[in-house]
Amino acid sequence: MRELVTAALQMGPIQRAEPRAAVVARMIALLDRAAAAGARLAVFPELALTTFFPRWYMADAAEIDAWFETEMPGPETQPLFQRARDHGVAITFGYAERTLAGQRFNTSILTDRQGAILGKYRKVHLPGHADFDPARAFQHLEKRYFLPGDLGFPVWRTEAGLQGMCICNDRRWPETYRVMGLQGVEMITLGFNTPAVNSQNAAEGPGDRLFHHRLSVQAGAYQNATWVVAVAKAGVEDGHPLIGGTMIVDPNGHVVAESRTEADEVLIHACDLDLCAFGKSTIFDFARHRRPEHYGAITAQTGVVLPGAAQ
Ligand code: ING
Repeated sequence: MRELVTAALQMGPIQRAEPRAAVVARMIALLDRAAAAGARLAVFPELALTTFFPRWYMADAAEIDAWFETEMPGPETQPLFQRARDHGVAITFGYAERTLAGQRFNTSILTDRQGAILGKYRKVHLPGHADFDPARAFQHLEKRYFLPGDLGFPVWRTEAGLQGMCICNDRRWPETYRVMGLQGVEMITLGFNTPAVNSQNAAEGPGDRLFHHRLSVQAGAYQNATWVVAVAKAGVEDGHPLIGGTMIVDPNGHVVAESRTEADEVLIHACDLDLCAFGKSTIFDFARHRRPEHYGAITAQTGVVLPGAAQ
């Protein structure tokens, strides 16, 4: 039994005008509740420090950069790292990263229980578009504001076990989980900000959005015999609804905990990382069952190549 008591710390909406200091105070209050419940790992959402700003079209670089962090921890996030250290709780959260070279990424970090950053991940699968799209009910400009991640899908050996990260749209792509599964991952943590309605199809509402969210995360967990902790930023941000659906999924794909609100909410579960072993040594013993000689198209191609198409 290798139990990792894990807190999924869902955050309710962050309005565009809400200052980072107020958001960090909310995160610290959630972290205090997680620590009081005995958590050793606390998982926060994607872009946890700000509103989901990719819904807004911006052209001015200074206006865009105001949403980004140039140091982590920085003055406004240091109190969160300090509290994590005081509690002895590892934390992971997402934020908009601007590098010294001026590159912008949708990033998440993972710390150890002493508040030191031991891993960084940059979102690989960026949904949406790069230019203003008048045909959409609202914008989703992640391809405008972020570069695709350049760090791959690493897995780190933590004191708890083999941990990896991804972010939001990454959870819809099986390759995300499989690259980490091929490193033996035992827990994948991810944050998400998912609009409750499809900006290109009003008929696709919260029910469908929650269905596809659960389908993707449960499949990823089961097919790679890993825990997955998926944490929402939820609720209505300046009139734009985001789904909840924060959940903890075990290595058999079962949802063992799920949020009931679209507000700040704490889920706690004692995740036994040894539960991964059976799936990894039987049905998903990759070494015994996979046939990579037939999988070439997955890395040789980006898009579809129809049968018989001229190369
Ligand atoms: N948000 C959404 C997500 O992948 C989306 C965008 C929703 C894409 C539904 C496709 C379908 O959950 C982010 N931030 O990626």
